[in-house]
Amino acid sequence: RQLELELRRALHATPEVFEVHYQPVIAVETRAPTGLEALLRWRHPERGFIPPAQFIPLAEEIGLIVALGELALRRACADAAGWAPGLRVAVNLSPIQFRDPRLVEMVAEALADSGLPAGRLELEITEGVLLHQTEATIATLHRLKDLGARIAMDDFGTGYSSLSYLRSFPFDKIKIDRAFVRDLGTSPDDAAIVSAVTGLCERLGMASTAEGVETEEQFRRLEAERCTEVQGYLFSRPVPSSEVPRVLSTLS
Ligand code: G
Ligand code: G
Ligand code: MN
Ligand code: NA
Repeated sequence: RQLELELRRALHATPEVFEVHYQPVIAVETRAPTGLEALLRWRHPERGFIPPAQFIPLAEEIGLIVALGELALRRACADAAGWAPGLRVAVNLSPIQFRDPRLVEMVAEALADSGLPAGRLELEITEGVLLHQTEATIATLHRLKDLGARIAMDDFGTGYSSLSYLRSFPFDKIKIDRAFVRDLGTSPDDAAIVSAVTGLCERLGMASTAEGVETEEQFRRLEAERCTEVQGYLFSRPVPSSEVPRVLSTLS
């Protein structure tokens, strides 16, 4: 595959073509940003911008996600170290990265090298990490949490996610997939699901973040359900690192 070759070459020769963009995460109560999620993009010299949905699965397949994930995490920590001290950065981790015995060390190094306090790093994992739940995976999650990082369960409610995952590890946050937010105003079923998840988070002492919030009406419904944070085009699209200060100034 051509794209595979180009991915290998880019990661070795021109890693700067992988850009980390940032989408603000907004506290529902204050409407102020609490942090930003780091989202990788590949700026391809001929094909233009390639979205992560196209190259992350490929990187996972061919064993490059460990290096690519390290690049994203290091950039995100370095960028976040320059933001206001109250702001967190959320970084997505692939299930494949959990098979790397050096994962915890790598995260500790990225924190130390950037000077970012661990409490300002949030690691987003998907149910794929817990699908073949082993003691080693749970131990790794505990070691990441012991570093001081926060752990969020991403894309909750999609794929194979199961309530039993919430018993296997004390997550700090659940992210409600945008599929449940889109029709919040018109689908009583989606509204019931969102209400159940935010209620569960509240009772289990976890934060809840709704993704894909595009309208005031969706925001008001999430507020009524005591969802704690939101992300979405209503507040901001993901933006390049250089635009973060400007976007933050329009939000606070
Ligand atoms: O930015 P966009 O909405 O197209 O992102 C699509 C998906 O790609 C996100 O849901 C996210 O889970 C994934 N993604 C983005 N950046 C990273 C990354 O650095 N590492 C991993 N593993 N996944 C990422
Ligand atoms: O994979 P993950 O869910 O972490 O990434 C979120 C993805 O959703 C990003 O690719 C981002 O560009 C996209 N996204 C963020 N906000 C919105 C939104 O309000 N509406 C839609 N349709 N997509 C969004
Ligand atoms: Mn995410
Ligand atoms: Na998500």
